[in-house]
Amino acid sequence: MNSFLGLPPEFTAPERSWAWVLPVPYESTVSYEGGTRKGPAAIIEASAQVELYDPILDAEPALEYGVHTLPALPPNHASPEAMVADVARAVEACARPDRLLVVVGGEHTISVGVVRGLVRAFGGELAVVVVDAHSDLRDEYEGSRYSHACASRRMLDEGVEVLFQVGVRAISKEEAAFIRANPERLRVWFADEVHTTPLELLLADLEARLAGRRLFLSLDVDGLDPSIVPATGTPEPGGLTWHQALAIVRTLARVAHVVAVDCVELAPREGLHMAEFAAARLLYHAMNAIWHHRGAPSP
Ligand SMILES: [Mn+2]
Repeated sequence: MNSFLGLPPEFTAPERSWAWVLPVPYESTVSYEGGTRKGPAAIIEASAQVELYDPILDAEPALEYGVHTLPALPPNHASPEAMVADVARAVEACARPDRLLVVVGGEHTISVGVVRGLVRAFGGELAVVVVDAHSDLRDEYEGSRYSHACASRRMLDEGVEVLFQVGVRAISKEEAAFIRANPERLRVWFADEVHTTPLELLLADLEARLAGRRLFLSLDVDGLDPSIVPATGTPEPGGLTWHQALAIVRTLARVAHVVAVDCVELAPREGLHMAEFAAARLLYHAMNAIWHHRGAPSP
């Protein structure tokens, strides 16, 4: 696998890199259109075209913090549970308070393994923000409790204290009832609300609920509008705009202690390479904002 952002070797050595990228080309439980196993390679390839200069920071941050790209985690097709366990082991092995882990999927199921690995590495007290068109709160889907359609429900089972979802616009009756029944652990900003409420109110709510918390940010690309990322397994109209997504990411970077980010559900399509480029660009923006608010890399 190429290096994220196409950085030359002097900026990618593991010991000097603050950001570690873990590709997880796993796809098993997708329910509509497939292809997420090709997501990591497409995003990493597209990332080489991302401009390193960040106009907000007036710097080329990646050259300062360093980005190490790990070998892809081999898919485990024994079962989704087995894959989640593999992801958890890999994440636990790389997670550190002074490092940012960036997991590139793959289907959303892998995020459950990220949560488990982070809880093991840091000992709980984890908040999660999921940008997603789907609330993924079903207890079971098509016979599997580890379907990508159950990802957020399983993250709660792993002990996540607060789960904050943004951009949701497709849920089942069962999921709506689950949301109403769990107001203390679950906060859902539906896409409708995001589009009809001043953005400042959403950002203030993020800050109020997540300030100072250890945080995992899970970016399901279908949370964005399909005009930005058309290449995804289960697209839904009416998603977040590019600038709403950036504002959310910047707010989280400022108020919380973000220890990991993932980007899942990209399914590359011929002729729609704007999708993987947008994913790579969003990840780099998140990395820069998080780095800016966390200060210098580890010694
Ligand atoms: Mn989704």
